[in-house]
Amino acid sequence: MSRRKLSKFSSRFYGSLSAACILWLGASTSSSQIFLHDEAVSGDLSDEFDVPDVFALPSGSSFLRMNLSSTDVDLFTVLLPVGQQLDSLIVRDYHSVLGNISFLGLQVGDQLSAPPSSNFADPIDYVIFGDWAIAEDILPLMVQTNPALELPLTNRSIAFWGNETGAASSFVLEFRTSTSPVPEPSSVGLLGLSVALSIVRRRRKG
Ligand SMILES: [Ca+2]
Ligand SMILES: [Ca+2]
Repeated sequence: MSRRKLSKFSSRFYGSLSAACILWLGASTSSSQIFLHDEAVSGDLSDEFDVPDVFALPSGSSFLRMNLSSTDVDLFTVLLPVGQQLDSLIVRDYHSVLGNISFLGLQVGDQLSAPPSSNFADPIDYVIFGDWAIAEDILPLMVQTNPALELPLTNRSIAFWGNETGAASSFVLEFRTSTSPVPEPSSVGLLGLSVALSIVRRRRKG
């Protein structure tokens, strides 16, 4: 990454960190929600695949509102803190003309591996969705054909790509994270530790 792009990336990252700390008083069911970004308030998300907006996900629920049109793409990356996992991605709102569908893709990494275009050749996990997805977790649909990705996702950074396939749309995504369970020591590992300790004891006695 060039110094210019690194500077823009850092600027977007630290700006997003500040935004993530803002409590947005929403009109929906909960009294307060953490909005990573609200395009209706804070403007359009990045159109540049190599300089996506970057958001550090807090533990629990956080929200992001996207507005898309046929001339807009929205590119952003979410960062999972160490020890956290992304459990679900729920559509909390969807507004467009009847029957419209939108596109949301993801790739593991800091950014997409290529610019979004009709010639995008790299594998990408995605979902085509509309108002039928309100209150649905779309993460399983996005990764269902990728055997390399198992839910919950524990990858440190995940790049997202929003695109419109027809009329303009607006929707809210809810990211749900939780603490990853600490893996229990395997029986093989415990056996190895036991053997190592007994060797140390024998040497000390000798
Ligand atoms: Ca947008
Ligand atoms: Ca955009």
